[in-house]
Amino acid sequence: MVVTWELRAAFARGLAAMYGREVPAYETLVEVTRTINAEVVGRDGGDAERLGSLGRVSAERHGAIRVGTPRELAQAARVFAAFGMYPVGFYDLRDAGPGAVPVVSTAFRPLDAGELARNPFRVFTSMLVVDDPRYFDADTQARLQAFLADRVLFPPELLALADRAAAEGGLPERDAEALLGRATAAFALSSIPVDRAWYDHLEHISSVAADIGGVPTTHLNHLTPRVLDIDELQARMRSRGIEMIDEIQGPPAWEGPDVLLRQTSFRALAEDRVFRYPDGSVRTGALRVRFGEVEQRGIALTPRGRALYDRMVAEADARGGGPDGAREVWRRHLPATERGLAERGLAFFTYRVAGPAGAPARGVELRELVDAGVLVPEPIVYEDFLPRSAAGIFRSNLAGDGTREEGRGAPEYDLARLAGVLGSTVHDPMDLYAAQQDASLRAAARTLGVRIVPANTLPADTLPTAALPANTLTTTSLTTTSLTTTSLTTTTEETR
Ligand code: OOG
Ligand code: NI
Repeated sequence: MVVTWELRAAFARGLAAMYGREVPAYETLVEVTRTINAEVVGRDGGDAERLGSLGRVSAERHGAIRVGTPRELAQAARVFAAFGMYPVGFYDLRDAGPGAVPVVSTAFRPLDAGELARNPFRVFTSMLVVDDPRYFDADTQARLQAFLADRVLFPPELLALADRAAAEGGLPERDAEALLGRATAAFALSSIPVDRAWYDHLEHISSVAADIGGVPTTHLNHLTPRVLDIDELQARMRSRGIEMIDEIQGPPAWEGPDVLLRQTSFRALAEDRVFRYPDGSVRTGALRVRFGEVEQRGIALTPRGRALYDRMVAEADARGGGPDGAREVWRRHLPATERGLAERGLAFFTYRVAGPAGAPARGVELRELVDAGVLVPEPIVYEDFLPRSAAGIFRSNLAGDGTREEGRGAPEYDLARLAGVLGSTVHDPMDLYAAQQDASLRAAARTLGVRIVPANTLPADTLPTAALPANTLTTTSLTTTSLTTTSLTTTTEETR
């Protein structure tokens, strides 16, 4: 039996081998990433592995795919379930900044820490919003629907194998090979001729729409390795003459803890594609849709931390000054240490028991246990994506701005509607991180034989708290609250 995580690791390796053959520049990116990761571990030792062992980080990839319809998305979900990858998070990229693209997205990934540690492969998956009249007029919608209804991205044999693997937690060796072969092939670049006129019609509206609805199959759009020093990577790729996007997406480089996610990409490369022209002739042309991306992951932020992040981004935008300006904003508002993030309830941590608790009274405050060195906070790595960064990555790889007519009612999508499309739960990333943190605190409480009270979180920062999430839970019961959901009304005077 090849079990789920082994299937997932093999799937990631299979896609990487295929993508490396299709896009040789990907191999360069992986090679530079590997070199930098080894250097960072050599330089920083154990600190470099705080957010994931070198083993995990070296194997870590995310892919990106794009599908056209709810039916295709639901089928993709069945394929990913075979590999223990489930939908997490909802991203609406139609409104994620200028030049927005007509898709809504989720990410398929392992859910629990054990599975993530074995292999964290995830796939950012976008679905075209065909019924958004700002992009597609009635005629185009009808043609898109007909075109998409006609194609088969995931053949029945693949779906049958995938369903079995999901139900049985793996497959016998021969079936596993068949599943891997078929699943990988479903994401290969196709050589079936592309209808040039139809592709051009959609490309005028949005190159992403053309990449999804203008071709008869889907394909991996990129495969992204994880690097431990993205600034160094950006510089080194440039020195090799590879054109990178102008700015690293996400948080600026700064001396404090890495939070969330930083990403950069090299520009989409011209690839040979076969076209059928209106006169019936079939000729080779070129498209630029697939690119290389790399990312650096940081600590997962709590809802409170995320609200602060969004405010800092807005402040940096208003202030201008690019990454230097953003760095100033960061220095002003974000604690410069992990400890500071934990104390202010801004980031998620697990807590390792490092010593015996003193004689417990009725409850011991988490902060006291941390101060006494009894509990050691360890950061939880961010496993998800950022809508603004995703839009930035999309945008910088588009052929043109496209067209969008404002003033027409847009169909609304959210996590619940996406769950309806998939017929299954779409997990909220925050719930997963909070559950992990709570579980570690419960385990610590059992080990120490004390009740841990996660009270007295310091104010988030010097920004007015009005814009931060309202305090939803003030109970100090460990099972229902976490360090992140304690009272926001606590003031500095009240804390020791
Ligand atoms: C997805 C773009 C977003 C990320 O990592 O945020 C993305 C796509 O191009 O299909 O990959
Ligand atoms: Ni990506």
